[in-house]
Amino acid sequence: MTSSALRGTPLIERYREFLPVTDATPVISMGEGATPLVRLDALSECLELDVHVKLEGLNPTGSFKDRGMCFAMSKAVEEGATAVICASTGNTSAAAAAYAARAGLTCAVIIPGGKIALGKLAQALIYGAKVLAVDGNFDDALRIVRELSEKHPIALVNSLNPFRLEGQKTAAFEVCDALGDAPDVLCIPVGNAGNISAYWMGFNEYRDAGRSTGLPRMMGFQAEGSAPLVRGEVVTAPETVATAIRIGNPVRGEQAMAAMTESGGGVDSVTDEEILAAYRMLASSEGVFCEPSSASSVAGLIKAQAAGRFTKGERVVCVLTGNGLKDPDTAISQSGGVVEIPADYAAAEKALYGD
Ligand code: AN7
Repeated sequence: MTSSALRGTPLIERYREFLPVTDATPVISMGEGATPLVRLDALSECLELDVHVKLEGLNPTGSFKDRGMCFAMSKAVEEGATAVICASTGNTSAAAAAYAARAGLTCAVIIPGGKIALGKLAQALIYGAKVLAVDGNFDDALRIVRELSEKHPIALVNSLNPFRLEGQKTAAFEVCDALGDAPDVLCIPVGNAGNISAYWMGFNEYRDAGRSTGLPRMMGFQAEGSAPLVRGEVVTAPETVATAIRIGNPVRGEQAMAAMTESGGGVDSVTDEEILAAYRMLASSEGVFCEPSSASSVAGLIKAQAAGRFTKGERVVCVLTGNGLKDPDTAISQSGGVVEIPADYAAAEKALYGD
């Protein structure tokens, strides 16, 4: 059976044997995972590679965060928590708020004020989380959240929480199942560096279980103005249009660097211009609408190909981590404007076909 045939089955059930679940673990789910892996024909031809994208924006709250959050929330309930908290650039807060609502837990989120995409803010609010916006960035928010969770009975569901990575590693299993084996290369955006660490765990566990044979080269991409792993130091004032990865001090940085080095891949940065060019190209040439930070994986692939990092025909998977609808402001500002016309046929015909 293909993974798409299993959409709707709780992720925890599909990969139970690979997850630290017990009989006491409740299954909190909205049918996350089992996302499509889609070949990009035009880009494959252009780059002389076999390029696929994993559409993680098709998860229930529109990002890969649901994979880890369903499991972190299930474990929080198992451990008797009644409240959860996270710091977030947006997607984690949306996922935490949704799964907390489903589990009957209260949820608080701390976000960088004015710096999260509109759709993500709407989600956190409508799911009923208490939303605090700090006058600072994600790293400030995480520092505060860590202290709150140490001093109060509130479970931390950031990717410091090991269950988040356990859930997220299942995306690597799905990639192997869809392709019949691991790809040659995985290109992925890096913010807090949890997801790349989770994929590496997943590829290794699947291979060790005999379910795949190879391991991909792990290539992580950060935004140039927010690239602590590329620079080898904390970035105190990270800045990028890709607000989801506007993180200057990644919690899983060391683990991610080990994965990239060990696998023969590496970390690099892409400029906001490169990110936005890939973002527009994906939508207008391939019909794939992801959020800007997700497009950094494809921007990075294009940059790496220009630098001769691949052999012709290699199979590459780019992870498109979040749905384009999350950030309507960027989509509109990156597109041609609408043409306003009076409500009559002739005006429409003239606008489309000229005089
Ligand atoms: C679309 O929501 O950190 O390297 O607080 O939303 O695992 O951090 C989001 C991160 C990539 C980076 N793409 O993943 C948050 C948050 C999207 C994201 C990343 C994020 P990590």
